[in-house]
This record gives sequence, C-alpha cells and structure tokens, in this order.
Amino acid sequence: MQNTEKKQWGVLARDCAIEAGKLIKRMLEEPLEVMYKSSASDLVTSVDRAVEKFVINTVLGAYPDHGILGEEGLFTDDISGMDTIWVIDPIDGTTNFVHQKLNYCVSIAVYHKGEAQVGVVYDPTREELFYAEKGNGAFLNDEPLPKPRQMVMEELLLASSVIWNRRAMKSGLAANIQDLALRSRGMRVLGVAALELAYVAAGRLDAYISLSLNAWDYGAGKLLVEEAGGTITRLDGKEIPFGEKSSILAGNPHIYPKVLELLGTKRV
Ligand code: 2AM
Ligand code: CA
Repeated sequence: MQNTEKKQWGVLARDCAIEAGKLIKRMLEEPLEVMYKSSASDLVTSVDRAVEKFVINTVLGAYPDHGILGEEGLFTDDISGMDTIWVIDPIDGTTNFVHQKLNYCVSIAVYHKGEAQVGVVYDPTREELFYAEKGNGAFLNDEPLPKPRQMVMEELLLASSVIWNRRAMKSGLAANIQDLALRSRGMRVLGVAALELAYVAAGRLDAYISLSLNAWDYGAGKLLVEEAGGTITRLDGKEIPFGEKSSILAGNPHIYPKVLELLGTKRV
C-alpha cells in the first residue's frame, strides 16, 4: 500500500465526517425518530441510519472494492475476504445525541489488512476534527497534537463508566477503579467512547477504561491514541484484536503502567 493511497483515504474520511456532521445538523432541525434496539438504554435514531448510508454510498462511490463495518450493519456484503475495510460509527454517543443533542461524534477508520491506516473522530457541535494517519501523527483541526506530558497519579483525570457495571461490581474491578479514582484528580463519564479516546490522544483526559467496546467504537480512537504517543490495550495489557469486541485501557504512557497495575487481576 502506497503512502499516497493512505493520504487519499484520509482526505475522503475527513470529507465524509464533515459532510456527515452537516447532515446530522440538518436532520436535528426536525423531530428525532428514536427507536429501542435491545433495551431502553440501547437507542438508535433515523439519523444514525441516514449517516451510515451516506458514508457507505460515498466510500463505495470512490472505492467499489472496499468493505464497510458499521454499527447499523447497512453494508451487508461479506467483508471477511476484503483487504480494505472502513470501520464506522455514524453516531457514537447516541444516548447523548438523543438527550442532549451534543457530546456525540462521527467515527471513521480505514483498516488495510487488519491494520488501521487512517482514523477520524469528528465532533460536529464543537467543529473539532481529530485525525490520525499511521506513521504520520495525530492532529486536531490540522494542528499536531502535543506530546503526552510527564505526570503523576495525583494529576490523573480519568474517564470510565465501568463502576456501575454489574459484572465489574461482582468481580471487584469496579472497586479497583473506584480506588484509582480516589488516588486521581477526578473521574469523568462522557458516554461517548470514540471522543473519550480522542481526548486521551489530545491530553484532555489521561486515561480511559471500558469493559467492552465494539470495533466501530474504538476503530479510529485507537489509531489517534497511538499516533499521539499514547498507549492503548485491552484491560489485561494485551493487544486489541482487529474487528472484535474488546475491553479497552487507553492512557498517557507515563501513567498507563501504574493504572494497569492498580486495575489488578479482577478484570472480569
Ligand atoms: P454508541 O453510542 O455508538 O452506542 C457509552 O458509554 C459508550 O459505549 C458509547 O460510545 C456507546 O456507543 C458505547 N456502547 C454502548 N453500549 C455498548 C455495548 N453494548 N457494547 C459496546 N459499546 C457500547
Ligand atoms: Ca453508534
């Protein structure tokens, strides 16, 4: 794969995210159509579907041989034999989107032979576009993200929603995260995984912990964290398997080892 090809994917991914943001804002002018998926806390709206459809059509218009792995599953061809796969979450943070009409984002990643090459997380409300390109760095609205700062535990700003997860409460992981929060400067629950990963990349958060994210939730954020000099693994410190549901620990590299240690062995 050529560098120029990767650059072209990056241009299309950014264009797609910005156009998706405009589509979302236009659709927000009308009443939202909200539906339950598996439960009352698992929502989807007509906007999620419209955005996924828009991204699929745009990507296939430019690259008919590429595949798409999207949260709403609107691309139905078998992607298992395809080299280049766009991993997309049309709206990450759907609950925020429905309740607040802000604190959501569009997440688009391009994976080639199982490796992320391009990652875009776009927050239409704040017009913030986080972009990462494999080997070429991470950016916010075209400005390179700063290098991770030196830091100690007392300065940690942590993000997680694991503390009230039943499995984590039972296993003791939730208590370990609470203990971590007690040693830190504070904990935040943003409810929008891709943006939380982008914020770790940008140094706005120092660590992010999740029990279970789908490929479209972490697809772009993972590359952003890595290209910004951060560390991202599963909660057991191992590599995240491509395309699979996974636990996630992302952090500033100067604090990541200590956070991993304090999470302990009760990782569910
Ligand atoms: P979504 O809004 O695209 O569904 C909420 O803490 C974050 O976790 C959001 O990014 C949300 O993505 C994601 N999320 C919600 N339910 C999930 C599930 N069952 N598995 C994986 N990720 C989930
Ligand atoms: Ca989603």
